[in-house]
Amino acid sequence: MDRSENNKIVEATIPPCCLKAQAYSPDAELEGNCHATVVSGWFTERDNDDKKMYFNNPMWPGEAHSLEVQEILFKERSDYQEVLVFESATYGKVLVLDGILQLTERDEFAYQEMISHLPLCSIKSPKNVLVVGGGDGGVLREVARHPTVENIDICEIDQMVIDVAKKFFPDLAVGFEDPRVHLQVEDALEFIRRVPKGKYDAVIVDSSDPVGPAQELVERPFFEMIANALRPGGVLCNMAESMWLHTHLINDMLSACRDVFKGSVHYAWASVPTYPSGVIGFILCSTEGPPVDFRNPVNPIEKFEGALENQSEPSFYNSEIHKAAFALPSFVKKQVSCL
Ligand code: SPD
Repeated sequence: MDRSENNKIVEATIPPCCLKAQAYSPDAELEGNCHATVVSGWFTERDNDDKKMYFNNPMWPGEAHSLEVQEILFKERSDYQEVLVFESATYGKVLVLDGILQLTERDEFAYQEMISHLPLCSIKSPKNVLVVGGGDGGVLREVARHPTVENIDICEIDQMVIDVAKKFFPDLAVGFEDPRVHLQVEDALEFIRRVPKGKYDAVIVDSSDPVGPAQELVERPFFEMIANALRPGGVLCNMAESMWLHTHLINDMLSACRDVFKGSVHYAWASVPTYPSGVIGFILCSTEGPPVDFRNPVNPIEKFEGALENQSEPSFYNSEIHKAAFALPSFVKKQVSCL
């Protein structure tokens, strides 16, 4: 076999994405790594399916955000997904599930505070709260700021996410230490099916993106079960992606929610620099019953400040941000028909 023939064989066996990656950075180890999320010291969100093209995620095709990696701290496959933790150069430790960034130490508070306080500050004296997903504990930490809350149930499917959070993200996993928290490791649909009608004042769905284990959490049967689990005038806050990237998905979720929830349905958003497009949205719904005006917090967070020992103030959320979160750009009003 001569050299040119040999070269031809090598080119035929390396997939085109690897060749493209080699052109970027001819690292010795690259051939074996180019289908990973960490290449040449940089993490880039990508689809976890190795057959897909380099750095292309169907949730945000044609774009990718990267973070410089200092050290990979954990990488294992659970029964549900690949779990990765790394130390980044500029955002602290980062949690990644199935190739998609879930949180960074530097900006996690914006998401956890908004998804928790938007619903809980919209109703008077929430007592019973369910968190779906949220295995890192950050939402629990925020819900626990509310002194009226007596019971916090959490249903997370993946024990490995909880274990990893306790080991690498103690500032989030501290949420599990609150005595009001009751953890169930299970598929959320199975859990919610058993919940007595009207049990919760608020349900918060802190899921990963709707590919893989979280797919069912944006569909109508799931919303119907949540509506059943809420008391009259109870509230749901559901992670609802980016208005820059996912107006179709947002439209679908909103129209399913409008059919199911007979109270009010709104969309709100917040800035989170490490999520795709730098923003993330939330769908807020209430069931039929005492009306809920999400845009005006009747249970302002400021009145709890200093109420619980050892608690710092929220870093992102306040009543002004709450009201502002419901102001939508004109293109979103046009594209999201049912707002
Ligand atoms: N595109 C990523 C959306 C991630 C939403 N869940 C984050 C979990 C943080 N508790």
